[in-house]
Amino acid sequence: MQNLSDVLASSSTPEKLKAVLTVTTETCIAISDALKQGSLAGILGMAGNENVQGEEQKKLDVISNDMLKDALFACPAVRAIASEEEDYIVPANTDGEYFIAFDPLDGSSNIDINAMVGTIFSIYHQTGNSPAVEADFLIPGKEQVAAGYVLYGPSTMLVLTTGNGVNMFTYDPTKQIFTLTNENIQVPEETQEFAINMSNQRFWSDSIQSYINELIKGKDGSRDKDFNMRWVAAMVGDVHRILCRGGIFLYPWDNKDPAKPGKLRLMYEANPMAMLLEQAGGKAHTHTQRILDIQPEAIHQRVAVVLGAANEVDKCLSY
Ligand code: FBP
Repeated sequence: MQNLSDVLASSSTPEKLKAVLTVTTETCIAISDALKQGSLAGILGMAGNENVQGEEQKKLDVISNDMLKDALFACPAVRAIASEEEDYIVPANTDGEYFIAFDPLDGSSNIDINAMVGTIFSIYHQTGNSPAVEADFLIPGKEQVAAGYVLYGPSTMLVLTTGNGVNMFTYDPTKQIFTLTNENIQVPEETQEFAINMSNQRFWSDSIQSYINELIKGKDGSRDKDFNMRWVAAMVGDVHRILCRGGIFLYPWDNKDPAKPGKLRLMYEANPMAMLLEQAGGKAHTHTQRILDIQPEAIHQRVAVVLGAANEVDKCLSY
């Protein structure tokens, strides 16, 4: 069976990008080990701080952020990092060639209930003669050279694209390597499964209300088929389900807070997931445009997200 380094070696992935991917995924193995320790290591619960977005940080948010930051800084190919848990971008090596944006622990409200969480990452190639600044990092998602996530579930899985399809790897603890277990993932164009946080319903636009109402009416409505609903409450888990068996995921724009056009962050949630979905034959849009075409204006920018089965995303956007 092939492992991650075999797959990278047989692809045209540049050596320095391989180095960045190796450091990132090896650090995720260490995060996975820390998560398995849970309460035994005294690492659950709140850290007592807020991040730049006003969200309370869990101890494991901070621990996994520090682990990734330290490891990536020690990798000469890394030019700068951006993280959900860092207020600003952090320049690393001026002559490094890669930017990495990451959410060190997506779905962290799941940590305390021992449910799925994951690390999401997005990688860009960018060089310069001086330490990187935020403006260097504001590159549209279509320029990503690699994107993926490590899912910490019953098994630890790596899902990765370097722009040539999507592969899934399962961590083998006996060998301490990621083994290729699903090659060239494809998301079916049609689906009967949707994922959305229904508790926000009253804040949605009329079009999202109408679209979801028709899914709920099922065979008794215009769609003429019944839909099922699933919600992991961690985007990484919901996207993983879609890559495994199809579906549509929505975190739409709502009017809860006019300053926030959606909840999810463009640079380290929407963009990497959009690249994975498109590479797997699916689609990823906001309510107005393809996510990968968005010109970022800030590192922690938020966007509305509709992603998954191509025909179902089109159907949703037609509302
Ligand atoms: P964190 O990165 O802070 O965990 O937030 C992101 C997220 O957990 C997504 O993964 C998920 O889809 C969403 O928030 C769920 O939030 P809510 O429960 O507020 O709908």
